[in-house]
Amino acid sequence: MTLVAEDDERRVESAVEQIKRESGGLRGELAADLDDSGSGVSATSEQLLKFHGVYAQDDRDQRRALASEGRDLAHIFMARVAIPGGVLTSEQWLTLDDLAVSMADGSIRLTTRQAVQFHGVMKSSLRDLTRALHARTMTTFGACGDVVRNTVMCPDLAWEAEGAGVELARDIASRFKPRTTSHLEIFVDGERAASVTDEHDFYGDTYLPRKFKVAVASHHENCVDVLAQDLGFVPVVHHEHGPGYSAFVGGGLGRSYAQSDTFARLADPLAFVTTSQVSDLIALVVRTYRDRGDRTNRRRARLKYVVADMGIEAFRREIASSWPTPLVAAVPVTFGPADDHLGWRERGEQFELGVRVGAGRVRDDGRGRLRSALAALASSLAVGFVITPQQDLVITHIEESQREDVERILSDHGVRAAGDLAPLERQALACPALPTCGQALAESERVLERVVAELQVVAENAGVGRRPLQLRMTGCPNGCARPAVAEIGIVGRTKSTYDVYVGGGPRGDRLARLYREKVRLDEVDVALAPLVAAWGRDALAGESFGDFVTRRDLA
Ligand code: SRM
Ligand code: SF4
Repeated sequence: MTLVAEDDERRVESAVEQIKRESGGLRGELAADLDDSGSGVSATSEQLLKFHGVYAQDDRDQRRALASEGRDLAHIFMARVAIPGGVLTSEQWLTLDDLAVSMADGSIRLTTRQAVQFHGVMKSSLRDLTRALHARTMTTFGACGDVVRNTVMCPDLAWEAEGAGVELARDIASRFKPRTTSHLEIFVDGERAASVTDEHDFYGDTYLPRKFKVAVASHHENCVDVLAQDLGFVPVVHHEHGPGYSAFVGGGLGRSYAQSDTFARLADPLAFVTTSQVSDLIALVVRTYRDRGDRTNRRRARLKYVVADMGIEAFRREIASSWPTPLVAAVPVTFGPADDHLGWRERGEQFELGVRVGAGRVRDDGRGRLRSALAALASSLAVGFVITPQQDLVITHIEESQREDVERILSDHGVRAAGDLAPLERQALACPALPTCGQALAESERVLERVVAELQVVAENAGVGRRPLQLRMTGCPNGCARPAVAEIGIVGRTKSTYDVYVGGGPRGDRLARLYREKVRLDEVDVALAPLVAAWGRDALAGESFGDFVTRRDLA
């Protein structure tokens, strides 16, 4: 099928659009593909699998050896579990723990969107894994694909307002989950599922042009990077309409080196809405995106390009024209620096403890046995868990009498307390990259510890080793660990080099700027040393690194 663009140039819709349309409610040949004896799936099924929360990958560490032996790729699958607001019970955590060991690579990978990923899953285990999740009211369905993704929420909201924030995240998840029962049929229980193929009207038979991301920030800090979202909500009080949210639209961080008209973008203020209007606003924006998003070029299909191309005023007018009452202007917000949610915190009669995970990888290894420690806590105490947007974990609902037990269990397993970590390590993020991510150009998670250690030396030498400094690293410019808004963003450029960005900030309201291109990994610290030294020497009292390099125009 061809589409006629406004400039009358005939443009062809992308192949994925046809796959979606002809999939019969995201079914395609998936069931047969999962049943056959091969270790991979067809290219069409790979696309449909994403909607079911599963990515077909291969172990890239093995590629060269297998190719030299003339053998096929080492097919593995990544399964992402959507967890609204990152909130989990201890029973759910124990299920995740069990699945990590029995069906994946032994790790639970916490993501920057408060979800969980299993890596290294074999095709033959996918159905058992999704069934086990379903039994504990968790699902991979809609965690990936061209739909509204897992809603991110500041962990403080899980506690504040008696959990009203979690309810909002869960409502969004349930309203925007695709209606098709194909997931139940193919992955969970084919017998029980009544067949539904007609979709929500805001999705239609081709769903959205691309993914759509929603976040809810807290009113006092921006750990969710609300301006990096397609649609972000910040709690405010309107002088006339009372409590509600300021909505921001059109953020996104991914770029492509191959396509110069792609860029990172911060969201613009859209409107003020009350809590009961949040999901209607999402539906309206999603509908507008469904119709206006680019379905010919997936690299430029996100909502941010619609907003950038139309201009925020025109976009707002379009939304206002379908909103049942006059659209109320967003209440201006000032963000506080992002909280890392680590360490102890009092919550009413109870306590919670934020534990640094390190690139989100919960596992047992030479550095400590975090996975076993968390399993021990989940099985012996009635605690809860909240995954943070910084890939860390908050242990919640701890009684005063249990605090010592919690600390002992963690330290017995070699888990370091947040207070023992330098700020640089506390805040550092990295995406998974190699060996699982098919888009990785360079290492990220596996070299984060080294980069942090080298940069820590630079910071110590400059006398700023104990000052907050935000480092985020990714293996490519897709920006999964949100380096584009970090004080220091290190972004894979080639197999052995990185682009270094500086000048974002802990408030998440400014994009970082390119400082050095194609820097070798072992020279990243050298490249940054002059800036860190200048910060140590010339910064104003309390001035963050990002604010300093921006004020001094050093990037
Ligand atoms: Fe991401 C694609 C991992 C958050 C922008 N992302 C991928 C894939 C699925 C690779 C692929 O397409 O083959 C990665 C899986 C690799 C692996 O082996 O696990 C991947 N993204 C991640 C996670 C796990 C990073 C992490 O360290 O936690 C995060 C999972 C989030 C979740 O639970 O849903 C993750 N990705 C993000 C974010 C940050 C955010 O949403 O807050 C971004 C930047 C914000 C944005 O969307 O602009 C992000 N990921 C991308 C992009 C660029 C999209 C774009 O349109 O610009 C891709 C590439 C794509 O979609 O084709 C991508
Ligand atoms: Fe993969 Fe790039 Fe995302 Fe890292 S930033 S996980 S390398 S897509």
